[in-house]
Amino acid sequence: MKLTGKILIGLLLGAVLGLVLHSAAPEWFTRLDTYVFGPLGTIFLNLIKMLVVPIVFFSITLGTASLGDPKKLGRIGGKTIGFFLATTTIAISIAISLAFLIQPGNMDIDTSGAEYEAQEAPTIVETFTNIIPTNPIQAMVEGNMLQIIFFSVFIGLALAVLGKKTEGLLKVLEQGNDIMMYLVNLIMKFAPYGAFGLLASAVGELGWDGLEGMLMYMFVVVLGLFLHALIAYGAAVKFLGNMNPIHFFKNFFPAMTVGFSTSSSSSTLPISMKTAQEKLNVPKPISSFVQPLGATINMDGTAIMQGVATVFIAQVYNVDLGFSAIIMVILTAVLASIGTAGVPGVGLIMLAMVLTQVSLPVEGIALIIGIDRILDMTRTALNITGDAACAVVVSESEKKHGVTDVRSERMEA
Ligand code: DAS
Repeated sequence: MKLTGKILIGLLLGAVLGLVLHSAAPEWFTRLDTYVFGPLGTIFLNLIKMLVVPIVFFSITLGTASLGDPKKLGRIGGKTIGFFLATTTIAISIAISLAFLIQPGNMDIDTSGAEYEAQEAPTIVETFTNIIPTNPIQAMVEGNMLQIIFFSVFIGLALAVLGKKTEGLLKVLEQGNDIMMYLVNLIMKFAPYGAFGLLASAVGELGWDGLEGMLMYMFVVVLGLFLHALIAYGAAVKFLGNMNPIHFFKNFFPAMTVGFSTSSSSSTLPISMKTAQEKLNVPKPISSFVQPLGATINMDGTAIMQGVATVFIAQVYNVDLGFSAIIMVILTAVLASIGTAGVPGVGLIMLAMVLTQVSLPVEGIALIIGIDRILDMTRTALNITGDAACAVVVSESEKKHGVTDVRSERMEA
């Protein structure tokens, strides 16, 4: 059976077992979560996290080097950022429209005792100025993705300009990348068990009673994610990427199941890049530039959650959001999703920034925090799909400029 099928079975078994244990034998759930579900999920997460920093460094350096001149890099960077901003704005607009239409917050939800300690979120200016690493090795040690990306692009540009002088290092980087891709394959054999543990733990902790109260809110978020994928990504890959949307979603689905399981765009990066390159034929240089950047700054699923959550909380607290407040929510959520790192749960931290911007009670987050771990899985699966859709669109538009894989050029030489 294919790996994707095994991951789906792992997820299904995890969800069912978590729900049953939560209601029928909570003490058994606690024991199993401590000694089975938790460790299975953590082992899988740590194994793929182990590869993220080296893969991002090797692939972006190689990708940038094979793009060659800075002009091409600038052109691709411009198209990438433009796609990210456009789709995130569409995402948040869909989310807010749905939340106003369906009104998930107009139910008798008890807000007493709701308190939430807003965590410090980086401002947008800090996010951009902090991109330049004062110590690239420290950036790698800390896993600061934007700084690693920035440093890798510079090394790649130097390799492109220095050409033959540094082709030995280029060869070493290529071999390093091959090793990483082999290790991704190896680690993915453990994915079904990791997915099982992660979902059993998340669903078992929450239980049906935890889900029931928030079903309407969850429904609006998941509907927004689904519509955005169909409308924005379906249209983008069809009309701009010259690719059949069914082919796109079917072939990227394996990476989506891993994004769902891990709730982390960054951890899923090795698999999402491999899938885009091998299943969607995205040239390695473009995949290596677009997807790591997207995993860090392009979070359409997060923006959708933030849009729905903001309107939901306004409705629960009977706050009337005016037109200007809605524009502010759109702008702040687009910027907040740029500042959201691709790791579990950070979308909620950035939500506090959006709520503060429109003077909504931040403690409203306490109402949705319980189910956020499940919703984080769904929105992360969308986040990485947006990055892949961007890579497909940019590679189609770059075809006339002849962007191919650095290795194929070398083979021809
Ligand atoms: N889980 C984050 C991601 O990796 C996004 C979020 O927390 O909303 O995409």
